[in-house]
Amino acid sequence: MRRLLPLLLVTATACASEGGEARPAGSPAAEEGTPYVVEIRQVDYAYAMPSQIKSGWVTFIAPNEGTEHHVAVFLKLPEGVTRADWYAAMANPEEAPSAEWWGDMTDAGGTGVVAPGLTAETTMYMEQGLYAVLCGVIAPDGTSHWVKGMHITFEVTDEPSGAPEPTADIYLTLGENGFEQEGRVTPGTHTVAVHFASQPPGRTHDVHVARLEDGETLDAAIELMARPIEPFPMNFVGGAEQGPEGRTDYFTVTFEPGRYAWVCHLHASSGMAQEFVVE
Ligand SMILES: [Cu+2]
Repeated sequence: MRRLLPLLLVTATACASEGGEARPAGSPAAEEGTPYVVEIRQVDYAYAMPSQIKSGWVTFIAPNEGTEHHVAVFLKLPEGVTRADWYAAMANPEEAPSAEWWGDMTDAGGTGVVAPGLTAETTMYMEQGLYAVLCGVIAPDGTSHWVKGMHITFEVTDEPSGAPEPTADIYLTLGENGFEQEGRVTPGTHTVAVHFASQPPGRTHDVHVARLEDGETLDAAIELMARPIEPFPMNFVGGAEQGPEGRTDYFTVTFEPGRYAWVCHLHASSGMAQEFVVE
C-alpha cells in the first residue's frame, strides 16, 4: 500500500488546481503566477463588487448585464476622505462636485466602455487606499449614469494579491503623439499594454475600443465621445480608463475579423481616434 501514497498525493494536487489556468501540479512558482480577479457587475444603473480587495496586480472583469453601455472610472479618494463622505456627497449628485475634496481625487484607471452583453477586462496595479467608481455614460433622458446612482466605493487593503504583471502582445503609448502602437491586432484574444506617457491635467488620455460594423464610421465614434449619450451608434468592447501618468495598465479583448478603432474620450476630436482592420 505504501507505494500508492505518492500517486494519491499527485492526484489530490492535480484536483486542487482544477478551475485555474493549466499549470504543472504542485509547482509553487506557477501558483504565484495566478491572476487575482475581481468582478464588477454593471447593470442600469448600478455596480456590484466586493467592498474590499487586495493590492498589487488586480484583473477587473466587468460584465455589462444592462441594456446601455457602461464604463467603470476609478478615482482615488484623497487622504482623510471616507466612504461615508463619498456617499454623503453623492446623496445629492448634481452638487457632489462642489465638495471641497472633489478636485483632490486622482485618476486611477478603470475598465473601458463596454456594450450590453459583453465583458470588459482590465488589469491594473492597485495601491492601498479608498477608491470611488462611477459611470460617465449618459442615458437617453440626458442624465449621466452616475447621477442615476451608478457609483460605488471600494477599499484596497495592504494584503498583496501575489498576481504577476500581465504579458501583452500589443503595446499602446498614449501621450502627446496620440496613439503609438507596436504589434498588429489579429483575430483572437489580445492583451494590450497601455502606457500613459503623459497625462495633461483635466484633459487625460484613455483608450476605448469601438467595433465598427458595416456603415458605422470613425467620425460617428469621434462625435459620440463629445457627448456619450445612448443609444450609441456602435458597440464598444472595452479598454483602459485614464490611469496616472507613467503607469501601464492592461486590457484584454477578443477581436473578430473586421473594423475597429482606438478612441480617446477627451482627445478624439483633436485626432486621437484611429481605425484599424483586424484580418
Ligand atoms: Cu453606465
